[in-house]
Amino acid sequence: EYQALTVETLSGRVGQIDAVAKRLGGPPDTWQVREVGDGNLNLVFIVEGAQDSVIVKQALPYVRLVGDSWPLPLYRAFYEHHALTRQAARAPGTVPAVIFFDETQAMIVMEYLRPHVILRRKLIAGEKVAGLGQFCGQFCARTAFRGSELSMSSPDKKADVALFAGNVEIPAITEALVFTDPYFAAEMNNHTPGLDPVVAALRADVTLKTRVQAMLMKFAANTETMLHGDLHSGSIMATEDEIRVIDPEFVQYGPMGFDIGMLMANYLMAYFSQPAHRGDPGPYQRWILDVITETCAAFTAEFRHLWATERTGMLYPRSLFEDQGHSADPACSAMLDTIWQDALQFCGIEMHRRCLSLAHNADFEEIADVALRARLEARNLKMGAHLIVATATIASPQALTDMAEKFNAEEFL
Ligand code: SR1
Ligand code: MG
Repeated sequence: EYQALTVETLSGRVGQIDAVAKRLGGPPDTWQVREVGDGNLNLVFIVEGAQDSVIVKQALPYVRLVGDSWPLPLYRAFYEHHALTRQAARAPGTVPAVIFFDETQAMIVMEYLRPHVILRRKLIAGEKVAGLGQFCGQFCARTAFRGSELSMSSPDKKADVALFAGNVEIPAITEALVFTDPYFAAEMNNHTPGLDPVVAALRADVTLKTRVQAMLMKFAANTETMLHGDLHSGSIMATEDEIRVIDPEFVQYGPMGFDIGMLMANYLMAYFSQPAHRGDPGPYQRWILDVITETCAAFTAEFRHLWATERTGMLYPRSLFEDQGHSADPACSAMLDTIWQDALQFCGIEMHRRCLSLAHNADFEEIADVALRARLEARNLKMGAHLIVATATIASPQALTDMAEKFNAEEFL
């Protein structure tokens, strides 16, 4: 029977699991246990033993951020576990190793990444991470490519889509909080006082809302690859030069542009919030824009590399191209164009929801000066809208970062 762990009960219960007890070392009652979960959904414990430390993550039967008035199935841990094993296979070395999984307890015991910290904290603090763009671009490309029909056989892909289709409530959260609530006065919404004129303009824009609904349709109905599903800067841990992706419980099969689009949005929100976090924000803002450029370049280069070297699935078979002496490069370019256009729109939508819907982010939330926060969020909201309605005019990462500089210099309130 499921029982939520506590700091007091964890050692006694987890100490009975051989694989974990051996790894930690020493008697379980000497282990140091801390609950460190600061996310919206789960319990997260750091457990330190005589030899080693581990993370114990346990799903709660409700949304932690809201409380037990919003029940959420425990089975999401099952899907997170399966997502971690697939990410480890498709993008080796990018996710924490799983040590033990208990489906009934909705509990994953995994490698404790140390001294890594959440990337969002680093971005707020103005700290650089060497190789961030390269790592993230490669991660997105490898998981997108190898989780799709470009790499998988038809039966394998269908079996995987069917497996993850059981994760019903989690995508529904994204469908509501990300794609729908920001665009009307939904009950759980909140936004910074002072933003009302910008919010009203956004909600009155029928072209914008029509495009967002089309992207919701794509998110829900297009199962082209396995997504992380929640790839924001709180789902990445880093040191100065080592990076891991965590927390894929929002996994689902969906469109290839979703993860990279969501990630770009989180870089851009870090960018727009910088003037509140440091006296001379320019140099660090430049670094964030360079990370965006490098992420996109690494994604494209890795995707093209995999296309040329690993295309073994059912899509764009070699017998239609290379075997007949034709280049498949135009087909690859067409696919990358679609991913780019989708990513820009998902990016704009994520920029909106983090300021308007239920779950905001610390980059803006920690700005105590409400008037300043509203000014910076307004730039973010306006650029998000532009990404959604003027997608076709943004042809390159350079155009995207130029646009960020333009919006960063404007006043909308
Ligand atoms: C109710 S869950 C709110 C948000 O937290 C997760 O990290 C996802 O981003 C979700 O939208
Ligand atoms: Mg999360």
